[in-house]
Amino acid sequence: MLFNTKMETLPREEMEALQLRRLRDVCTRVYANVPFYRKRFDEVGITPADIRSLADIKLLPFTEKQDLRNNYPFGLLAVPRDQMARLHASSGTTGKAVVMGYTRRDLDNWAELVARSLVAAGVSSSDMVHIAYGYGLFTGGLGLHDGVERLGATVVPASGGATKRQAALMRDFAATVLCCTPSYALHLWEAGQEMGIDFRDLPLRVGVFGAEPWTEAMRHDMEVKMGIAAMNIYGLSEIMGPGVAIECADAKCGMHLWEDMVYPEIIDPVTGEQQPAGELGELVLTTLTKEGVPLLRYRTRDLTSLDYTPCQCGRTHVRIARLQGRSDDMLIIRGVNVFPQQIEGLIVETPGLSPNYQIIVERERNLDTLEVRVEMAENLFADEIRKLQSLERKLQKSIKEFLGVTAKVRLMEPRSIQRSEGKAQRIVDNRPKE
Ligand code: DLL
Repeated sequence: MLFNTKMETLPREEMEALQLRRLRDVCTRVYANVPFYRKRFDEVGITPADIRSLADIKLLPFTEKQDLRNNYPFGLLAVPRDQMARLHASSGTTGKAVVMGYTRRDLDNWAELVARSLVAAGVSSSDMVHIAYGYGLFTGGLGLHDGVERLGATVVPASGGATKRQAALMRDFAATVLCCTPSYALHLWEAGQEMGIDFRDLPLRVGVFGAEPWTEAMRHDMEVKMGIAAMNIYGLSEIMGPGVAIECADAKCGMHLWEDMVYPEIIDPVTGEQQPAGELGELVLTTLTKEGVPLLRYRTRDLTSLDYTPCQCGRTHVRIARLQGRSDDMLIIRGVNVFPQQIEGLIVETPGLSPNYQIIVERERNLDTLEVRVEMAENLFADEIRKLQSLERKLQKSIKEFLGVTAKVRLMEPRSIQRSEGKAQRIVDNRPKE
């Protein structure tokens, strides 16, 4: 099933012609209307007329999150303020928020991409879709919401919080699709268990999970626990929100990125050089149709690779691999690069542990220390200290073996690590900032 058959199966040649037309158009618009971009073009000595092929995108300057912050709140608007139909903002853990403005047409395009994404994930107009992404300035709730309405399915705008009540509503309304972060899905599932609601007994069949990193191992765990197909959805506020890319139910192998509206590149995060398809690097995105705040070559900091090989689902849009982390999430522990997802993978593979964890980094006498706090599985009868210690040692050993770092592993009581209603906070880095 496809939502927009013509666009989703556009042959590569036509896609590239469309992308070039739109790229030239967005360059013209930002050059004319956004002083920040006009200055950037002038600095590198180009005008929109210099973009003659898609390869010329390399001539354009990058845009970084700091540029959005420096222009807070409306400095990058490319249309008059009164044409903004809606604003969203990402809170950002550090510094100023990033504000995004959408025109009526931007909201329309966004709903279309989310509808396409839902259909790709196996959702149809007869589904009952429970949305537990936060509503508000965060793009998750309202973004999914508009897409579900565009698709014509039934939407339950639950938002985050009141977790037990939500589990009861999922049962009572017979939800067939759950949209939320993977960590909140687990939290909902736990709340259900406590109330005697087993997700496997509900008609629930699809999870649309994203907004935070998660692993293949976590997917498997959730699919078994919940009796669903757990699908990965990607997006970011700066570009739009959820629905920039999604896995298709047919292949479940990489996320189709909607290339008619967003142009992807992979670069080496250090040199900024474009990388060939298949290489791991930083995802850089250019909005091709956005009117409110168009962005050229936005550096997402997300690490992935591009796959242009044909997909069995028939969609021609490129696929991005499951995110390998963010270049700014990488922990350097005594010189060794560690991504939190690598630790998550090892936790999920260790029987007796639950996928609720937190990574604490400290600096003691100039040395970095890594502590992994992880909850025991509910069904583990941890009456014997010896058993616990051997489980701790087991995880510690695999972290040492696979990642090359020494970690202190601390087993925690089930449900003792704080649950989040949105994105889980997996890393607590207490090292002094340089
Ligand atoms: O998280 C938009 C979204 C909402 C996506 C709901 C999917 C579902 P931001 O708050 O701006 O927007 O955060 C964007 O979250 O750059 C990634 O680092 C991370 N992220 C988003 N989706 C995934 C995913 C929304 N599927 C940032 N896997 C992005 C891993 C993800 N990381």
